[in-house]
Amino acid sequence: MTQYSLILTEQRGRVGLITLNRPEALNALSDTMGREILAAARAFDADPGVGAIVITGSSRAFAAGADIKEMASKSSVDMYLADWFSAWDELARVRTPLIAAVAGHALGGGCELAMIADFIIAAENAKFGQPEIKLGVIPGMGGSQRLTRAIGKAKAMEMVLTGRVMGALEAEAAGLVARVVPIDALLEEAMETAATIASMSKPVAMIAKEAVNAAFESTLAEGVRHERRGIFACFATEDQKEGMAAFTEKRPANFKHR
Ligand code: CO8
Repeated sequence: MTQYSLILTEQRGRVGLITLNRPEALNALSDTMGREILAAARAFDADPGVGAIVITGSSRAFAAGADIKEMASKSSVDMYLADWFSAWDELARVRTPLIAAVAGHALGGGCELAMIADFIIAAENAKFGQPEIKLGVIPGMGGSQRLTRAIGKAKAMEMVLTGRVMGALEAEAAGLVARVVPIDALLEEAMETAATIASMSKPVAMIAKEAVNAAFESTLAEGVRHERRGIFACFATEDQKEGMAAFTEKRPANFKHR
């Protein structure tokens, strides 16, 4: 497996695990770290032996934001020419289901990275926020859009305009996270959930992910058409035949693509 400098990767069964590993900076997301996360996620995405990916940090910080020290002296033109943060747009295009297991600080780019994942499982100590305004900037990795879609205008606007941080339980009630678990159980719960997803047909899970994401990109009618094309595509897979045959024969499905 490729060696990275700021992240750790491993594969457990059919689940790929990416652990942010820059503890001295609370996993601040430098340019190098972004590129490493993207490379690792793409490698897992391309591997038919991986059916789901988990991304996590430490118990103290999932990630405390984009790297402020690295960004501080950049000019607008530097950022424009380097297409700063474009790696995160690419990460959103990874088709394998991606779960963020979040403990501690998920601030700024850290909150935005968690929201790029398909869903978030949070530890009780997780803290979500978009404090960029306190630095004289605004979110730059999709936070103003994904947070608003996740929790609605009132809460998103309050958080983006004041920098207020939201605890795990409020985040769950607001719909930002799928589930809150005790910190000691976080990784195990996320890995188990990922293993459940990875036990399904990978192409069908990809089609399902694409269908849900279409809800954020389209009108209701277009989204439903997208879903319909997706389910018709499922009927072209051996796994649909196997899944339905297994149901009829009262046995577990043995999907080919998992
Ligand atoms: N970037 C760089 N270094 C950081 C970051 C960060 N985002 N966060 C923490 N660190 C470093 C600290 O500087 C410190 O390093 P050192 O010991 O060398 O001084 C180390 O991590 C530990 O941090 P603290 O001592 O501050 O730890 P505390 O427990 O006291 O506080 C906090 C933890 C509350 C998380 C605090 O570190 C903090 O407020 N961090 C910054 C949070 C933040 O503002 N995040 C948003 C960053 S901006 C962003 O993500 C998007 C910008 C969009 C730009 C658009 C461009 C296109």
